[in-house]
Amino acid sequence: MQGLILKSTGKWYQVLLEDGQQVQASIRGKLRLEGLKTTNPIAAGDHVKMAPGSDEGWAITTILPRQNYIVRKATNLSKQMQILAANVDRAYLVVTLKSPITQIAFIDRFLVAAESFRIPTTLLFNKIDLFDEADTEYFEALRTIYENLGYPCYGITSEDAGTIAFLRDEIKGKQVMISGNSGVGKTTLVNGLDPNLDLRTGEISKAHEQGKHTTTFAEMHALSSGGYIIDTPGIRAFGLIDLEKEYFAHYFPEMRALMGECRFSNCKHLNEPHCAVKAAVEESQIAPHRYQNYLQLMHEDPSDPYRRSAF
Ligand SMILES: Nc1nc2c(ncn2[C@@H]2O[C@H](COP(=O)(O)OP(=O)(O)OP(=O)(O)O)[C@@H](O)[C@H]2O)c(=O)[nH]1
Ligand SMILES: [Mg+2]
Ligand SMILES: [Zn+2]
Repeated sequence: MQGLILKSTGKWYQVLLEDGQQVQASIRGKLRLEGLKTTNPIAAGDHVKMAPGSDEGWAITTILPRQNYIVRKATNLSKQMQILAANVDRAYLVVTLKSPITQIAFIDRFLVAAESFRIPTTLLFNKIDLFDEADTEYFEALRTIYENLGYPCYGITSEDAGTIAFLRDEIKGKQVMISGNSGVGKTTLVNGLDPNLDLRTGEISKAHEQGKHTTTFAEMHALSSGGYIIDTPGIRAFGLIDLEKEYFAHYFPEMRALMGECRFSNCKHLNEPHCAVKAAVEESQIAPHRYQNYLQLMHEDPSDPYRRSAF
């Protein structure tokens, strides 16, 4: 019997079986892994083979090959990785320009990570009900920049069903992930897409205007309109996997497009002469903040356990 992992909490896994039954299962024997040092061998979104109940109940015997997966450092100081989600067709990054403020550097960092995992991403600017005129203008400017880079952008109000209805069609037949800082409204959005789910959402604490990490494990939900959505915890301070710096520019689509035009094939687009990327920045063909965030990533110490990260 095959199953789909809905939730991994360490020892136990919530699994949706082919026949529609939901069961709890544990891992039997040693699962073959891809040489990854991870705290959890299986994650939400994994397809697995199951052996039916003995005394100990259902057992997971095999992980089926993954299309992709998202990993993050298990803790700030750890070298171990945690697999957050597997088999993700698209990521939806929920962004709020206020209450709480999502840093634009965070968006770019997320997009770099998503590019490295080869996961297409849509930006959902949530809480537009709180926008004043200046916020709306800022949102439109960001929308133009990111849509030109190939990231669809939408302004939504998670609490207003009409503004999110289009997502049901997008998600139908897919397995998608929803991500973003704590308190941006991810769970509210999932509830809005399928009110039957009735998941717990959190109030934003007034003192810090920060969310309180209401969702603690990545959890996948079957939507009654079709498809699956993985709600991930809002994370502030986990380390990103160690991407090679020389490849960062590949994960900025506007830089990737220019790469063949730099004089040096190994150009890092920092101070090299005849750099097509820097020329594009000077001619405002590349948004200044995107290049700034590229520089920030390039100058970061990868061994610094406290560096900021998207996952
Ligand atoms: N004004 C406004 N508030 C919203 C909107 N969407 C969500 N909220 C509120 O924002 C708060 C946080 O929402 P959650 O859905 O719990 O946020 P989350 O992203 O799941 O947070 P974590 O689980 O901590 O990562 C709640 O008080 C929601 O009512 C919106 O569109 N507009
Ligand atoms: Mg949540
Ligand atoms: Zn260059």
